This record gives sequence, structure tokens and C-alpha cells, in this order.
Amino acid sequence: MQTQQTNAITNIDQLFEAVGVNDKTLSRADKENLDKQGFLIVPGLLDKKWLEQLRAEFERLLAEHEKENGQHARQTTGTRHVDNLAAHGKLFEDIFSHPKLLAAARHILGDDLRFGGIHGRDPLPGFGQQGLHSDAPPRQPGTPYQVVTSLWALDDFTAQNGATRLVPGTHTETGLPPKETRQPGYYHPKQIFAVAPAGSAIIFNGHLWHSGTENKSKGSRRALQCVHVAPGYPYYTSIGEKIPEGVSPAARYLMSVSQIVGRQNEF
Ligand SMILES: O=C(O)CCC(=O)C(=O)O
Repeated sequence: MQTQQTNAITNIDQLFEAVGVNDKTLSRADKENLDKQGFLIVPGLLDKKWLEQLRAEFERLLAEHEKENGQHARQTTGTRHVDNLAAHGKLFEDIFSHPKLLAAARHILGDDLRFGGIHGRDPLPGFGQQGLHSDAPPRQPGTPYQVVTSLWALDDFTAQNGATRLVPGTHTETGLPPKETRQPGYYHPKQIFAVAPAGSAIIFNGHLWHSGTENKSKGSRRALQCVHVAPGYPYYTSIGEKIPEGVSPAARYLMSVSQIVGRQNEF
């Protein structure tokens, strides 16, 4: 039987109060960057202790996964993945309900945003080059944005180890990136690399053209990748089905969609 939630959050203003978003969380420059460039690179959002805990948990969960499933990812895609981190406690809840991220997500997606998922990825040396893509379905002119992606650097993102590439301003494009642009080897004249110290978050409009790049170093390039979505997004209605036990009221709200799609008792 479902237990009654105390301090349940039922709207975005309560959510913002609970996690500590205020009207200074996002500066005017932040808003302008999100509107014009489509992204923010914010250093220092994870402090040393949090970073160390996240790295340790990333490795522990990955080792557990590989023990059960073998090292297929290492041998095929070349990227180590650790999925569904939302079920693994406050360490990760505090990422997807981080005030800076939520303020940016509201700016892009509006009031009915929800959390869409969080997983870890680590392109191994010699791997990681992707074609430019967006994380959202192609938009029609004038339609609202549907996805916000954030990448949380657990290692320094450097020019050598496969910093994410971004093409500023492309979040306003409609349709898919042209086919040639989607080839991994394609060099976009406007591309930039999100070089940033460990602990930074790269928060971007999910429609922005971006990609992983090759890890040319000998080390790791671990990141947590997180999405927030708007009601029109195809996965939106499935978010509320598997809310882990014991999550915070903020995380529960972000994982719940019942008031909007008519399910009962998810809040
Ligand atoms: O890890 C990165 O740098 C970007 C990853 C990405 O865009 C993806 O996996 O879709």
C-alpha cells in the first residue's frame, strides 16, 4: 500500500523553495547564454567531498554491473555505462534537483518540467567520438523546447580526454542536423569544446547539436548525464511509474507526472 507523503510538493514554486532556487540563481548573463548560445558551463557545482563520493559510487556500481553482465561495453562501444542512477540515493538526487540546473531547466522548458533520467558514462581511451546530434526529437518552427541535458564532470574535461563538443546557437534549428553533419568525423566550423574542471556542470538545451569526442588521453573521462523534459516529450508519461522508495519530496515531484497526465496518487 502506498504511504502518505509528508511535505509533498505539488508545484514548481514549492519545488524551488524546497531546493533553494531564488531569483538570483540564474543571472541575466546565464539566461542570455541559454537563449542565444544554448548552454552554460558552470564550474564548482560539485565540491571535493561530493565529487569523491560520486566517483566511488560510479566505480562501485559499474563493477557490480560488470560482475553480473560481463565487460561487453568495454569490448563493443568502448564506453563504460552505469544506468538508472536515480535509484541510488541522495548523492544522485542532489544532482538532478540541483538549484542551478532546475532554474536553467525552467527557463528553457517552462513550469511543468520533470526529471527524465540520469546515467554515468566514461569513454575509454581511443573511444568516444560521436556524430553531432540533439537529444530531442526534431522541432517544428515555433514549437516549445522539450529537453534539457546536463553533463556533470567527474574528471576534468580536457582537449585531450574527450571534452563534449557543442555548436553554439544550434538549439534554435528545426529538423535534424544535416546528414553530413551527423558523421563522427565531421568538423563543424562553429564547434567548441566544453573544457572544464571536474565538478563543473555543462547544462544545455537538449536541442543543441553536441557530441562526445575521442578520449585521446590514457585516463578516464567520467561524467553523469542527466535529462529533464517538458510535457510534450515522448518519454514524459512513463517517468512516474517507478519512483524508488524513500526519495526526497523534491525528487518525487520531479519523477511524478500524475497531475498532468491524469494518473492517481503519484504525488
Ligand atoms: O559524454 C559526452 O561528452 C556527450 C555524450 C552524448 O552526447 C551522448 O551520449 O549522447
